[in-house]
Amino acid sequence: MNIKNIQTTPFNDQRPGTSGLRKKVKTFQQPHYLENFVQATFDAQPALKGGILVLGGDGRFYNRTAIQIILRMAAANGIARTIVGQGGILSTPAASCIIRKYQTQGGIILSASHNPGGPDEDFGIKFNVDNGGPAPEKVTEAIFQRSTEIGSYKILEADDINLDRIGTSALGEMQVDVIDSVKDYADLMQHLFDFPAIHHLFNSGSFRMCFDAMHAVTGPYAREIIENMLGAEPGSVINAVPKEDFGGGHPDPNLAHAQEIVEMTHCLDPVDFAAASDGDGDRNMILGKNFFVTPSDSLAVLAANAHLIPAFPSGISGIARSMPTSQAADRVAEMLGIECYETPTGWKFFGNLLDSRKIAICGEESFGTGSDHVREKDGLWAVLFWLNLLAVKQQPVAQVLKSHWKIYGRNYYTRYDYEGVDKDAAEALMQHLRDRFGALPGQEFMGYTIEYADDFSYTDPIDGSLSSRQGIRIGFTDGSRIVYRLSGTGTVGATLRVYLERYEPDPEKQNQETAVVMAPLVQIAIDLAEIGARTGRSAPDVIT
Ligand code: VG1
Ligand code: CO
Repeated sequence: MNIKNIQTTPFNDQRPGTSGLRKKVKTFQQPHYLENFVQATFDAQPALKGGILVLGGDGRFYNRTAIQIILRMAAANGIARTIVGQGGILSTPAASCIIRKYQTQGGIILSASHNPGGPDEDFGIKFNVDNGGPAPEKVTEAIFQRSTEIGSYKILEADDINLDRIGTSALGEMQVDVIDSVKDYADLMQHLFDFPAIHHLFNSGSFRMCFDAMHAVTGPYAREIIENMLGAEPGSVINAVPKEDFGGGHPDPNLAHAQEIVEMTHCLDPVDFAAASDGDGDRNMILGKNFFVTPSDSLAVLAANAHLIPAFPSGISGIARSMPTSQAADRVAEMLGIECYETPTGWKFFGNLLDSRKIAICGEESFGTGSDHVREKDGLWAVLFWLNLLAVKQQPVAQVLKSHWKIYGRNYYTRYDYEGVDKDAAEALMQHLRDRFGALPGQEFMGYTIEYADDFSYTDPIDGSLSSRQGIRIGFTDGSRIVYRLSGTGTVGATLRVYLERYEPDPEKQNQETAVVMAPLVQIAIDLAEIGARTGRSAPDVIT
């Protein structure tokens, strides 16, 4: 066995963001860049030595190369066994499922999620701990610290492993198992949902659906589960073959980027249900006939109806939502008499709450929903949950939402993203808002009176860790909110996200255009933060 000890020097930009380390492919291709981060991860996680590692990614450009490097480094670092998805493919929720099922010491997921892929686009790497979830901040911080002092890394000299053939082989003293990427995940889904009922929905009437895998990782999963196991009409899953560049598109399931299915729900003969997932399979967008379900509403509806699916026969223990997510879920929790936790943005903050069973369902406004079945958000899980509900309720998607709003009220919601903004200007904008905190409460703008203004901080109720500066909240006396955050997943400049919500309890006023309802709050948000003057932008890049 030929283990090399390669000398290296630290890079100063390897601090993981909201979800791992995301950079341009070109950055990762620099000599030692990927290797440094992987060695820092192994060094910070001594339990991996002699243990099992799960490895896979969303299939984007550089996925296969990175996997071969990581395998050789894992072998050199004394990992006993690595489980790899066939072809290097594992969706993020499938990786989480496999870490848990085989009780491994963790996993490495290669993905930049919804960011475009290709030689000039983005790549990413993330470490998940042994509960299957993204590493908590104390672990990512330890990895980062190690990356700043690293002087060498270990790598085995060996040939590439054949990633396409399922089976077991050896790499030095490490066992490599190339496994079916889909099977374990599909088995889990079958236990959570009423597959016969969904099968019946597809085969007993006129119900038609379309799932857009956006040329990303979910294709093989959706084909197997939706078409083969549940019997949806062949062709119900589109763009199902993962491509290294996602077909040149932006694998982001929202109204701006998943236009193919938006049209299929708005045409002359619309499908009853449509959904899409992102690059790594953890996000979802849900559409009905001429109808868009906001992710915040989706979370609330799933929570309110959880007792209708086999996974939650006696309901759920609690709910959590990220801070910018609308308060629709809070209203459900209140009525169910359960707790609703408000966490910072990023799935890693749900881990402790799920592990301690304080919550069973959680979600984010950024098209992420999930439960205690894994420790990642799960796009296909949300789609199957919706299908199970539709099979039980026998109602169109729009009707499900309208009935929900009647009971709980409607939280109109919109998000504005300003991408690629100058970093210093974005920081200054946030500071300008912070400087005004004291003066804002009590002030009135366009009929809205500010009740509070603060910078969100969170103390984890389980381990007591404190995360501060997690986004600026401006709350109004009628329950409306404006939230400002800088993204932690971008690779160019800064992305300013502005999240807005307004509560409407009156059923007579629950069917208005979101853009019309939100217009005054949007104007207040722009004015308060001086967005135009400070960023030079007269309009956002994306509205969701
Ligand atoms: C974004 C979303 C956040 C999500 C994160 C990872 O982060 O806002 O809710 O958890 O992406 O999702 P940010 O810091 O850019 O706002 V994914 O699908 O990229 O793993
Ligand atoms: Co994702």
